[in-house]
Amino acid sequence: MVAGIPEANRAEVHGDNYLTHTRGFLSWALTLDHKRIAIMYMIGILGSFLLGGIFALLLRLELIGPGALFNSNENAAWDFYNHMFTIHGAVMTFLFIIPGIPAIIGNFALPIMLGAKDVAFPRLNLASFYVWLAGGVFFVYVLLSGVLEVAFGWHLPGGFGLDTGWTFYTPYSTTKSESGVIPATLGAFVLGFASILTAVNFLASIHMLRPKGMTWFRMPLLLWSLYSTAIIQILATPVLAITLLLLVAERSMGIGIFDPLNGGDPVLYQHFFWFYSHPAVYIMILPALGVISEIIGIFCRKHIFGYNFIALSSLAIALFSFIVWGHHMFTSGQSALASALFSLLTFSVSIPSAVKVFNWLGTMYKGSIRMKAPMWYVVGAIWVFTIGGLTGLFLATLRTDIHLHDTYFVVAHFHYVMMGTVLFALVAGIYYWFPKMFGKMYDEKWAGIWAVVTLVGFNVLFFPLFIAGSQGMPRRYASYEDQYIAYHVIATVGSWILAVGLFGVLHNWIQGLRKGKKAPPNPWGANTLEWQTSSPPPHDNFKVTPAAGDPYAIYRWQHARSTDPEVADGWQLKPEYAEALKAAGPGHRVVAADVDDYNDGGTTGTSLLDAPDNDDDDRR
Ligand code: HEM
Ligand SMILES: [Cu+2]
Repeated sequence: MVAGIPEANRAEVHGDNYLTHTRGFLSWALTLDHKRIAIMYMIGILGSFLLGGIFALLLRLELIGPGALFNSNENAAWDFYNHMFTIHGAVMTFLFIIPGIPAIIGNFALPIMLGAKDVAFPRLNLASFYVWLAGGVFFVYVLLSGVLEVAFGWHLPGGFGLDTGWTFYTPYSTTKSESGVIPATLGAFVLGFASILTAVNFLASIHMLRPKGMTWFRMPLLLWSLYSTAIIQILATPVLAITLLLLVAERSMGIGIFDPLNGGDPVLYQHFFWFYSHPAVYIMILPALGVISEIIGIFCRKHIFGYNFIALSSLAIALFSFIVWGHHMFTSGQSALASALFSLLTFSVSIPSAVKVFNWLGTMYKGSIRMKAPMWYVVGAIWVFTIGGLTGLFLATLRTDIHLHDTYFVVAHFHYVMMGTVLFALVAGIYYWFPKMFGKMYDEKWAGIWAVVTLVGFNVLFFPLFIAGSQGMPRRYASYEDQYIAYHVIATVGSWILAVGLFGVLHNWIQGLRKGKKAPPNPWGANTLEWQTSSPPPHDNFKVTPAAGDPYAIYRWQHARSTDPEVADGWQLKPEYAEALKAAGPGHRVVAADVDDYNDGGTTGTSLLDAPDNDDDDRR
C-alpha cells in the first residue's frame, strides 16, 4: 500500500461531504445520516447546557452573600432560589449530561470508527433525536409556566416552575409542592426513551457492524465505554420510567405507594429513584472516560497502556453500578447492615475507576506529550475525576458520610465528577473530532489559553466548596451563616472565570468554523478508522471499507511510510520531512504526521500515513 488513505476514499475530498451532500432545512430535519444527527444533537445539547449554565450563574450570584439578592421579600427570594436550583439540576442532568457524550460524540464517531456507513438502525436514530426534543419541550413548558406565573400571574395547567429538587423526593413532590412536577416527570420519562433508543442502536451497531479485523479486543476504547453505557441505559432507565409514573399516579390520584398517610413509604421512592440514578451517574461518566482513553495515547505518542484492563473496567463499572445505590441513603433510616454492605460495595466500584486512572497515567509516563487542546482537557478531566473520585471515598464511608451528607461537600464532589469530568471530556472530544466534523482546524493558541482559564475557573469555583461543606455548610440553602461567606465569594468569582473560559471555547469553535485552516484527514496521526476517510467524511463515510488493525498502533504517527513523498491532494509534508523520506527510499519511514508537520499546500488533502494493514510490528 502506498501513502495515505485508500485512493477511493481520498477522491471525496474534491466532491461533496456530509455537510454539503444535500441542502435545505428538510434535508437536515429528515436526515438519516448519523453525522448530521450528531450535529443536531450538539446544537440542542449545548443549548441546554447554556440554559442550565445561566441558572447556575444566577444561583451562584445569589449565594455570594447570605442576604436575599434578587428580591427584598425574603420568602419570595427563597422560593425563587428553590426554583432556580431545581431547574438548574434537572436541565443539566436530564437534558445535558445524560445524553451528552453518547448523543454527540457517539453518534458522530461510532459508525465511522466501525468502518460502517451508519448506525445499525438509522431511522431509529433520527426518532431518538425527536424523542429527546419532545422531552425537552416538557422542560421548556415547566420553565415557561414559572416565568408566566411570576411575570403575569397566568397559571398554566400542571403547576408552575419546579422547586422539588431534581430528585423529586416524596412527600414534597407529591403533596406539598405546587410546582410542575407532572410535566417535569413526564419530560424525564420521555427523555428516558431517547436514551434507551440510542443504547439499542449502539449495541446493535457494535455487534453487527464491526469490520474485518476488528475483534472485541481490537475495538476502540470509546466503543467499549459506549457499549457498557448502553447496557446500563437499557437496564436502568425503565426503573426510572416506572418510578416517575408511580409518582405521577401518587400525585394525581393518591394511590398510597409513597405517601405515609395512605400507607405508602417515602423511603421506597428513594430506593427506586437511586436504583436508577446511581447507575445513571455511570451513564454520564463512562462515555467521558471512553473519550479520555481514546485521546490520551495519541497525544502522548504511546500505545495506550493496559488496553484490556481499560476495556474490561468499563464493563465492571457498569455491573457494579447497579448494587451501590444505597450509599445515597445512609441517613434515611435503612438498616445498619444494609448501609454497611452498600458502603463495602461502593468501595469496590472505586477499583475499576482507579484502574483507568492508573492506566492513563501509565500511558503518560515517559510519553512524548503534545499539549494540544484535546490533551489540555484530557489532563483537566483526569485531574478533576481523581479529586472527585477520592472525595467520593469520604462519602462512601459511613461515619464520615453522616457528617458530610447534604452539605456542600457533596455538591463539590458531584460537580467534580459529573460536571468537571464530563464537560471537560466533551470539550476534549469536540476539539479532537472538530477537524473530522467540519474539515477545519481550530486555533490552537487560543484553545490553549481558554483551556487554562476554564480549568482554573472550575477549581476556583468548586474546590472551596469542599471546605465549606466539611465545616457544615448545608446544600440547597439560599442563605447561610457568616462564617461561610469567604468560600461563597471565591466560588462565585470562580464561576465567572469559568464562564469567560467557556465562552472563549465557544468563540474558538465558531472562529474555527468560519476561518479555520483546512484540516487534513488525519491531523493527529491516529489509527482508528474515522481518520481513514476525508475530513469531513462523505455522506456514506467510506467508499471502500478500511480494514481494522490495532486501534492504538503507534507507528502510524511516528512513521509515515511512503514511496512518494509528494503526496497527492496537496497536504504535503514539510520539506525537511519530505527530504528525509525521499532519502530513505522506498519502504522506509520518517517521523512525521502531526498537523504541524504538514504544509497546507492547496485546496485538498490527504495524509502521508499508511493505509491500515494488519502488521503487528512495533505495536507497543
Ligand atoms: C455539567 C454541568 C453541571 C451539572 C450536571 C450540574 C448538576 C447539578 C445538580 C444535579 C445539582 C443538584 C441540585 C440538588 O441538590 O438537587 C446542582 C446544584 C448546584 N449547581 Fe450545578 N451542575 C452543573 C454546573 C454548574 C455550574 C457551572 C455551577 C456554577 C456556576 C453550578 C452551581 C450549582 C450550585 C450552586 C448548586 C447547588 C444549589 C444548592 O444546593 O443550593 N452547577 N448542579
Ligand atoms: Cu451513587
